[in-house]
Amino acid sequence: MTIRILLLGDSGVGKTSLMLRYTEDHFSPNLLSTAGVDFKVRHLDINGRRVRCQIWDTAGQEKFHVITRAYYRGAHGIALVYDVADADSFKNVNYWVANIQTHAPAAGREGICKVLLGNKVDLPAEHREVSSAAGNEVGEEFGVRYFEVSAKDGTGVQDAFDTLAREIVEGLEQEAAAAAGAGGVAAGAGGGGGGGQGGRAQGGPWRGPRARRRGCREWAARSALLASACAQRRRALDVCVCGAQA
Ligand SMILES: Nc1nc2c(ncn2[C@@H]2O[C@H](COP(=O)(O)OP(=O)(O)O)[C@@H](O)[C@H]2O)c(=O)[nH]1
Ligand SMILES: [Mg+2]
Repeated sequence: MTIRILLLGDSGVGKTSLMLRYTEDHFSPNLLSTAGVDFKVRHLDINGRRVRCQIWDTAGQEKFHVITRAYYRGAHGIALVYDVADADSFKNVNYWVANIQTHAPAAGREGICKVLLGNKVDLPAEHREVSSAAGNEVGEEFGVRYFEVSAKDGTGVQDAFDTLAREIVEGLEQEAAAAAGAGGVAAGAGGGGGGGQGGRAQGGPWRGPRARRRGCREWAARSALLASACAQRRRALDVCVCGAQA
C-alpha cells in the first residue's frame, strides 16, 4: 500500500528538513532550494501491512502562496508546519487551512488526515514566540493533533509522522472493510460498471505509456478510489504503474 502525505506551511518553517529527518534521519543546516525534489519515501509496517509512505515537499511555491490543486491530488494526509520561533508562521496556519478548503479536491477535503507540527523546539526558550498551549489550542480548534517537533535534533518527528501514517492506513482499511461488506451488493448491482473499472485498471490505460508518464501520483489517487470500490480487487492492483510494489 502506498500513502501520500503532504507538507504544508510557510517558507522557512522547516518542511524540507522534516522530510529529510523522517525519511533519511539526517539534518543539514545548509539546505539548498528544494527544486527538483518531489517526495521521499519511508517504508513502514502498520498492523502487519507493508506501507510505502511518500512524504511530499513543496518546491518553494509556498513562498508565493501558490499551492494549488495539483499539489493536493491523491493526498491522504497533510502535515501542517509552523515555526515555534516565528509567530507569523503560526498565524498563517489559518491561511493554510483555508487553502486546503479551497484547493483540495472535494472528495478529500473533509476526510483528509491532518496533524499540526510546531517545529524548531530545539531553539533556546528566549527565541520561542509560540507557546505549546497556543499550538494545542489551534490544534483543537481545527480538530487535529498537535506535535512539538525538531527536524534538527529529531524530537517528536517520528512520532508525528508515524501517527499520521497509522491514522491514514487504518482509515483506508476501514473504508475497504466497509466496501467489502457491501461488496456483494456493489459487485452485483454495479455489474458491468465495477467490472469495467477493474478491467481497465488491470490491463488498460493505467499500465500503458500514458499511465507511466503520469507516474505514482495518479496511481495513488486511483488506488484510493479503488479502495472504496472493492477491497479485493484493490489488493490485486497493489502494484504501481512505475513497477514499485505497494
Ligand atoms: N534550529 C532549527 N532549525 C531548523 C529546524 N528545521 C529547519 N531549520 C532551519 O530552518 C531553515 C529553513 O528550513 P527548510 O527545511 O528549508 O524550511 P522550508 O522552507 O519550510 O522547507 C533552514 O536554515 C534550516 O536549517 C529545526 O528543527 N531547528
Ligand atoms: Mg523547502
